[in-house]
Amino acid sequence: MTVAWLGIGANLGDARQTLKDAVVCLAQQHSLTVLAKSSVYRTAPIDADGDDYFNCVVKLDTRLDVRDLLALCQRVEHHFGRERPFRNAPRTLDIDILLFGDAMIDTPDLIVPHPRMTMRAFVLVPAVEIEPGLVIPGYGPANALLPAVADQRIEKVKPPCQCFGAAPAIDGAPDTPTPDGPCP
Ligand code: A4P
Ligand code: MG
Repeated sequence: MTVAWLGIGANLGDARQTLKDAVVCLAQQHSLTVLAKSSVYRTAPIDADGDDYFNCVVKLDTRLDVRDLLALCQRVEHHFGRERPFRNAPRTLDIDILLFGDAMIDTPDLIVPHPRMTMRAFVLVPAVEIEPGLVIPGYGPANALLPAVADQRIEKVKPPCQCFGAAPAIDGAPDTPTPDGPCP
């Protein structure tokens, strides 16, 4: 089993709802266990145009190898209508592998740790929320990178999810199911 971290973003359609549905979809996968989910943040687009993004970070435990995890992320993106008309185009859903244990991978189709995660408040802030002492292999403590991204607009829009971790859900209401059939 490997502890992995995913960065999830969306800025097209009902982005905030899609983010929530995507986390539910991931949590339904037998091949992984969601350990923690950050708050949802509204963030200014970085190196991209379009509407504000909604972003969150998920920490999970998985028996998948890293390439199967990437394939799963891409299937979930596709399920939620992801299209790729051009680089950094607005998207219904983006799921990036941020960390995969202490692996350091540099191949044409997969780079881990994600090469831009250290420069982005929309990744660092939610990751440090989940784990203040997080260390990024090859880079060091994540919280030491926060001052350099302090000029990037990021605003918490939803309190931490109670579905994962110690505290039980308050109202017991089920999450909204995905609209177009079961998760992949
Ligand atoms: N790939 C390589 N490494 C990875 C990895 N660690 N995780 C490859 C996932 N994929 C990885 O990805 C393009 C290719 O990257 C894949 O085929 C895979 O083999 P993609 O999902 O099609 O495109 P992408 O995610 O847009 O590409 P990229 O380069 O990761 O974009 P970024 O750098 O993540 O930027 N601003 C805000 N506020 N919030 C955002 O979420 N996102 C981006 C995307 C730009 N600005 C943003 C946000
Ligand atoms: Mg991506």
